Amino acid sequence: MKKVYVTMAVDLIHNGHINIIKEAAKLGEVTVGLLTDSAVASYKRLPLMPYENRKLIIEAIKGVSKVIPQSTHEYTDNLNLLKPEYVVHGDDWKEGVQKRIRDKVIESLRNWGGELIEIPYTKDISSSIIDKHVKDIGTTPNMRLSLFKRLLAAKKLIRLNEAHNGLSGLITEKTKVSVDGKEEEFDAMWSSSLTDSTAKGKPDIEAVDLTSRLNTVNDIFEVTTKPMVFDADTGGKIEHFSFTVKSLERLGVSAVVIEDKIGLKKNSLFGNDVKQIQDSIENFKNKISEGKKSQVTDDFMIIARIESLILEAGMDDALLRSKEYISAGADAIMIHSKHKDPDEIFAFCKKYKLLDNGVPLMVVPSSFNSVSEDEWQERGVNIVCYANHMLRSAYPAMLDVAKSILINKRSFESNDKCISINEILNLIPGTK
Ligand code: SPV
Ligand code: MG
Repeated sequence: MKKVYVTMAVDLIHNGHINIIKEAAKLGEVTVGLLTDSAVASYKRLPLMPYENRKLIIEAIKGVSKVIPQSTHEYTDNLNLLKPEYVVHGDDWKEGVQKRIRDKVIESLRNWGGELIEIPYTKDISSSIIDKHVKDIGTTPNMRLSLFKRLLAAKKLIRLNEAHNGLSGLITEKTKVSVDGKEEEFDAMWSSSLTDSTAKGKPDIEAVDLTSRLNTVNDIFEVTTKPMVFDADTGGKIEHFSFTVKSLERLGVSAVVIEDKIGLKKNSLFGNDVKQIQDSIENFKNKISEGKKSQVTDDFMIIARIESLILEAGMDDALLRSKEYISAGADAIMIHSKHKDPDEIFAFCKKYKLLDNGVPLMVVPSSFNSVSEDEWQERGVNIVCYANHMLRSAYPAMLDVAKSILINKRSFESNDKCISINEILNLIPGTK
């Protein structure tokens, strides 16, 4: 029997996939190289089903002899291992993102006289069409909640974007750009205490109560499917935090960030310009462990946010607190700084890497925003959060138009600064 190799990502199986396997089976014994979660996440969104579930499905398809993991988008390693006579693929990869991968496959096959067989692409069906339908149907709290941990396992760097209402949630959900042939999008949403409060015209001092914050989350969840990390400020009293954890989980929030401050909380970006008190290590550890005890699912995460650099308590204090909070059960650490210069955070990252009980590290580069995602990744950061940019960009735009109307006593002059009536009527599907 000749060896035939087919690579697949499938979690939404359709007749196009079956057709490829059928054709491949005519040529010999079919091994499917199933892309791992990380391999898929390196070029498109994480599959709905984890690798093990997808493997069970592919193994049960007639014509498939064996399923092995393919852990990169490129085929080279598996091809060198198997040296198949044939590789079978749909003929839709001659152009676009996958062209480079195709060229490499041809190059590998040449080494042992293998052949690439391309099957005419099955029209009117594709994973992206099904994907769109699935998104239209929506998600469940469980599915959404568990996604964040899977993303962390599958991707080197997670990108969060702030959402403070349904519309900014939709922007975070749907915005995609193509950079160097790769689709880029946000992985998850950040519910910011600063922007949720500011959007309501209230100060960021825990004055917007949890019920109200959860209403915002609910509005966002009504129209999105991506996971969310929730900024719970100090987490309040330990007894209250237990309830907060349960409420967030029930809605489908994936993770909560609590900061180690006590008393009246002010926004961290003020630093010591306002009176802020850091919590004792002991008390904050208790808060973390009580939170961990309260969660219902295994997937929910508690992220401990360290304010030592903000409050100028020093690097050693920040590192000591990292160790202590992780020992209390923190699933990730967020380190914050208000300096424009990233040196302080870089120094922390370097030392943090050496901890023997390290967990994922999150940064919020609002002040120190000159650092690129690639550099964060190199320095060992796992989560980057764009914490306030949707609201910060919306406000000056609105203010500008409001002033223009007052100055001109009509809206004609601000036309070009607004999306057209037609565009807004068509912005949200179902408006017509
Ligand atoms: C928020 O977005 O509310 C935060 C991050 O807590 S920061 O404003 O930088 O403190
Ligand atoms: Mg906040």
